[in-house]
Amino acid sequence: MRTQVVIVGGGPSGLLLGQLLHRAGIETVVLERQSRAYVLGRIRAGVLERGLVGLMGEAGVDARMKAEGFVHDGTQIAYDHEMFRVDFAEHTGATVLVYGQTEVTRDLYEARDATGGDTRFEVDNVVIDGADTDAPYVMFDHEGKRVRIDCDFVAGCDGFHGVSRKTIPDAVRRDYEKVYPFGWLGVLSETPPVHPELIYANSDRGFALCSMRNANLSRYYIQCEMSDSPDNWTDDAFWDELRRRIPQAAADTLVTGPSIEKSIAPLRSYVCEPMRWGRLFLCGDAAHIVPPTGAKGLNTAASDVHYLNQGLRQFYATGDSHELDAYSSNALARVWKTQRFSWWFSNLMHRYPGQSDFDRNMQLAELAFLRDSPEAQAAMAQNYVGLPY
Ligand code: RFL
Ligand code: PHB
Repeated sequence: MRTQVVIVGGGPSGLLLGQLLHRAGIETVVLERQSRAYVLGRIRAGVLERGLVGLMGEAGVDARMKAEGFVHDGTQIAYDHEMFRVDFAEHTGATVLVYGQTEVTRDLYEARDATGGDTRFEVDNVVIDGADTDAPYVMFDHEGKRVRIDCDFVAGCDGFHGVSRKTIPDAVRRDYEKVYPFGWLGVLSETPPVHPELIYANSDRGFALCSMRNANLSRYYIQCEMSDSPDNWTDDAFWDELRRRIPQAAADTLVTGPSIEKSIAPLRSYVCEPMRWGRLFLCGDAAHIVPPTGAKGLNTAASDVHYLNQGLRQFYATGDSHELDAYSSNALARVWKTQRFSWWFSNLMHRYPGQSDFDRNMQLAELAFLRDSPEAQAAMAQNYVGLPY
């Protein structure tokens, strides 16, 4: 069979791209390695930039997001028993939306179903071939058969562990990576959030984050060792440790309950260059990873989708490939800026193994500077609400 664009990966990048292309009359097939229930069961991002919110609108999929998402116009930063606020609206005129990645993905799957989009779940052994020719094709196992789909372009939206990036020959591809010496232990619980805004806390015992999904669903994280396991943490031990890392007033009012999800995420900064090889275009986690501090992963995936959507629309409407040709450099220019912000914020907020007293004081001095400087807060706010596309 044949289609215009094969999208490898049915996570948020692949689905959003599919929906935007559908609005432009461009036909896609989405290939997903997992079942739909598995994809919708993953608890991940929670904070959406205005750019992603705008793209969901362009894709015609923002009704529930608008009704149920929570607008946040600032965030709390805590350290050394202090807490101060960075006001996004005051410094940038913009806000972010708290709406879970799970919900974004569900809305996109429902929209794809409604438009009769072709989605194949539980595909295996995906091979992308001919990407460096004018006639690429993708082969995969599905329902006991080997299937081949010929296409004009392949969008590699298959996350960090997918096959797309590895299709780019080693001689062409350059990887940049930094692995942080800690992870985040995350808990989801059906309890009211401890504060109306997110609290990012740098404490002597390590980083903590108080986040949320809605009025009765909270998401909390604590920095942990990379070798740690969720099985080492009872719910009570988690809540006790969280209380020790957040300001006293928050610890005193924290409502705890049974965890409904508990997992550990490693922290990594990673970029692959280029993001395009012939007719294969990488999008999202397939091309780059950020540590979650600052909530940039899904949002950066969305900016890639924006550039690729523009390029493909231009190509199909006019035959002009200018924007497609600029895809990798346009996407990467923004990727590196969000990498810098996530790296900066991660370095500022975590305790490092073996951190010297001098380095600890540097963090505290920078936090005091951020607390006292409207200009520093403006720079943070600008990055947090999302740099322009
Ligand atoms: P995904 O979501 O990994 O989706 C890729 C999909 O491809 C499938 N796949 C394949 N399909 C076919 N063939 C293959 N060979 C395949 N290999 C893989 C996978 O099954 C999957 O369904 O990548 P995508 O779409 O690029 O989306 C990226 C985001 O998921 C990611 O950046 C964010 O979740 C990162 N992130 C956050 N981002 C934010 O913007 N804001 C946040 O608040 C935020 N919080 C987070 C996060 C990530 C976290 N973890 C778990 C790493 C919090 C955490 C704890
Ligand atoms: C989340 O709610 O999962 C979340 C929020 C902000 C971050 C990272 C994760 O920086």
